[in-house]
Amino acid sequence: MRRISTFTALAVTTASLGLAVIATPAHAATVVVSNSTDLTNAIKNATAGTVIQVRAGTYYPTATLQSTTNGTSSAPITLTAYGSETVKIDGSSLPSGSWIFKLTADYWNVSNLTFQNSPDSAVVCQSCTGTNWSNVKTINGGDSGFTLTGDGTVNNTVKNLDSYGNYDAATHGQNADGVAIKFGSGTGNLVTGARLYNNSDDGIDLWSFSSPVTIEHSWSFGNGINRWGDSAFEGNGNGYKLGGNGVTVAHVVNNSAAWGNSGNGFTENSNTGAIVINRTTAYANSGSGYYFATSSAKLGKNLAVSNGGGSVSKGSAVTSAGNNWDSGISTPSFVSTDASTTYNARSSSGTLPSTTFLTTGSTTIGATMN
Ligand SMILES: [Ca+2]
Ligand SMILES: [Ca+2]
Repeated sequence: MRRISTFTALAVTTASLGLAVIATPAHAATVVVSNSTDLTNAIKNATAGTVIQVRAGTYYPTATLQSTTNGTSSAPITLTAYGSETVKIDGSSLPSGSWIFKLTADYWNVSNLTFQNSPDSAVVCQSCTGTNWSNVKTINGGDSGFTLTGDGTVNNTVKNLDSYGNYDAATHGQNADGVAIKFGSGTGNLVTGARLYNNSDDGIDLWSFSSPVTIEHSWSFGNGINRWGDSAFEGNGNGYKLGGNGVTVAHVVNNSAAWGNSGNGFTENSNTGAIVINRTTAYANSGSGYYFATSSAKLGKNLAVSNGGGSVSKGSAVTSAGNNWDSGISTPSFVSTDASTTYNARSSSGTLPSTTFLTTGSTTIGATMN
């Protein structure tokens, strides 16, 4: 006797009862994976509501992990480590020029994963809406660590990202930023709690992104320094590069710090918009602490100390109030100028490590370093 599948039997039963409902194979809502093939397929096959949990280990995919499938705001697609396990997704086995993970999709939540050793960019989210990235690391890749790009980049949150050691060797370090939000548009994008350091180009770069981006509670340091013995090194090394390519846009940076970068701490990079910079600290950058020559930036309650190019370079359209270079504003002392604790592990909840570095106790000026 011929066996029939459960699916066929259900369909026959449904049809015989005259019901309009067509039986469909059930998808498991939660998929637990423990090897690269299963990880690749889980990402490829995920639909709204799918939860992918990745078991501990280092994964070496041989092709870019990617999806164009949307979750929804009420049923996002989740990609995360299993429990509190440590998961590294390593690009060493990818073809040259590959990214590790590419989403062209909406409503994904990605958390507690490290993307390392990418041949090119580690993570790229293209024209994404409503994605949440939490406690992700993008490290030691061949171009920018974390990228949002494209028109329709809307309401994405990047929380507690570590992005460091990225370097584009073929182009002598001129491109690899910690975070690149470039070549696109869309409102509601937030970077918070980021630690962006020792990248060959900039800490964060908003080149040619024409809608306002908000950055807060972030650290950008040690970028643009030739750590790779590159005799033709071209890294720029701005802590916060807030424009480029002719855009006029009022990006916002609150309560963040830049130190030890080879370029400027915070800069417009030709953006003529009303950039808002509040309660930030620029310390010991090689360029200016704050470089805003052509914009109509609003600089308030910022603290600049020991920057090679001076505290501030500002054009006549800049509004400056309550900063330590403004008349009548004193410069509080730092509790510590030893940055070693800034490299420590994050808290169990993923927040920046506790530090007294560049803290002052002031309630009116400079970053609070948390
Ligand atoms: Ca550059
Ligand atoms: Ca850059």
